[in-house]
Order: sequence, then structure tokens, then C-alpha cells
Amino acid sequence: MKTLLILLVCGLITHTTEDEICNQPTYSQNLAQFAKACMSSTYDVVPSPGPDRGVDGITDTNHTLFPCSVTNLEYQSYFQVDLELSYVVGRVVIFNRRDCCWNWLEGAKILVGDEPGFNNPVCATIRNCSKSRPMMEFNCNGMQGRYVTIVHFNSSGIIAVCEMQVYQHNVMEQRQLL
Ligand SMILES: [Ca+2]
Repeated sequence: MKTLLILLVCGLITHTTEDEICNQPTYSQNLAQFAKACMSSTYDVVPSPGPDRGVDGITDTNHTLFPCSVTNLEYQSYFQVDLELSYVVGRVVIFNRRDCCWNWLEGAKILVGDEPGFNNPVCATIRNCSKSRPMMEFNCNGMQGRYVTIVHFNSSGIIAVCEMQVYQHNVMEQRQLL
């Protein structure tokens, strides 16, 4: 009986531990998918290119078939994902429009940090946007943050994001990107 009790307790402990492990994001999990997203504004068109489009898991970059998230032309336009917890961020992948307008993201900054505004450190500045490069990867190399933001910092422009993916820092993956 005593042995049985010990086995049952161990089984419970093991079960709980497995559940906890299953609830932890793995390094290869896209933290941004279905996360909270917001933008400075939403371009007024039907179907709506609202902020959820940029985290809906659809990476197609033809906006006319699968709408992306698109702001109006305005000062400090931005698209921001709230991961709800602060993570050590590695790769940020942005899927840019290729049906037109791929240059809209040119010069925009990617910020990573724990503040919802524009004071977070810069991970990268988006450069060399082109139709032939709809998927752009950036190495944030272990920056800590809850918010990942694309912003035309101190300038005017339009932000269009078909999808943003955010991955935790993984030393092995970062080496491959270097
Ligand atoms: Ca999408």
C-alpha cells in the first residue's frame, strides 16, 4: 500500500511537471501569432487591414488576396505586438507586401522593450525593401522585451505588415543567422 501511494504521488508530480513544460513556449514557437496587436490607425478600406492581420498566422504577402495590416499615411505610424510577458527576443521576421508598396517599410525601426511607447531600444532599421525580398529577418540578439514595434520614428509614412513573427533568443539559431 505504501509503495502504491508513493507511486501515485510520483505519478502526480511527474504529470504536473509535464504540463508545466508543455505550457512553456519553445525556442521555435512564434510568440507573436494571435498575440495582441495594435496600430497607430487602420487604413479605411474593406476588408479591413486591421492590426490582427499582422499576427493571424497567414504569411501570404499579396495584400489583395490576404489583407495585411496597413496604417494611414501619418507621422510616427506604427504596428506593435504585445507579447504579454517579457521575453529574451532573438529573431524577428517581417513579411512585407509584394503586390505593391514594398518600400513603405523602408527606414522604419524595429523596437524591442518593456514599454508600450517608442522609448525602447532599436533592434534594427529596415533597409533594402524589395519585391523579391518579402520575408525579412532581423537578429535582435537577446534583447529583452514585451513589446515589439515597427515605427516610422520621427518621420511620416505608412506601415504595412502582412505578418510579424517573434522568436525567443536561441544561441544556435543566432549563430546560423550571423
Ligand atoms: Ca497575416
